[in-house]
Amino acid sequence: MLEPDTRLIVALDVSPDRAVEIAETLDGYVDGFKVGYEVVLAEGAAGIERVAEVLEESFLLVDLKTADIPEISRSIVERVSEAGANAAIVHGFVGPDVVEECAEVLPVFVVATMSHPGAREFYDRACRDIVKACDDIDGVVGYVAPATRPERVREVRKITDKLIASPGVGAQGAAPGDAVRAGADFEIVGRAITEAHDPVEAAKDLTRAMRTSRPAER
Ligand code: NUP
Repeated sequence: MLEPDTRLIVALDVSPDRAVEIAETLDGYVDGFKVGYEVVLAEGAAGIERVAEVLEESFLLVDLKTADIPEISRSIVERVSEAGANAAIVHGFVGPDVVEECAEVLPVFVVATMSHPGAREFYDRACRDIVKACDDIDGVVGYVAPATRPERVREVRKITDKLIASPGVGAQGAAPGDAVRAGADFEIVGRAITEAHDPVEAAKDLTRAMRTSRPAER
């Protein structure tokens, strides 16, 4: 289900109606879709359900960057799971106890560090330790590491054989394929697709660019 093929995950940070429309059109053309607060704050768990219902081939990753105490984090991921998500994104900096609780419920991608410039201040320093602390947890299927800083993707890849999903392509400045070349399995792309004149063409162009990227040796 979470196997990389096109290597593209589309971030649907749009209204639930638009998310459903794009998901329906691109189902099967991309490996997965990601929904987060835009959809959930508009319609609650029903927004996740609506996107999950139209997907037949691609997976659905829910990105609430869960970062609460273990019990609350678990119940958030339980709701996300009931709504039809195939995997959830959980922050790594909160510690392995939180990650473990969540990963008992649903496959989890752990944020190792983030793609924005400010992540250099604090998050980058914890990146290696987060991956080391989470890598033996059953149910942790992968990590989120930034396409904007491929050296961080390489750092994570050195420590783990699990999946790496990298946001930051397009709107945040990374070029398509950079993260895959550094060892990522997926690139997460939002605005470069959702704000394109023709999202289907934009997604297809990106998958082509990613296919020609040589995956790093594992
Ligand atoms: O470090 C991260 N950076 C990031 O942009 C971790 C994330 N989960 N994301 C998400 O990826 C962000 O919330 C958004 O949904 C997507 C990137 O969107 P865009 O910059 O391609 O529009």
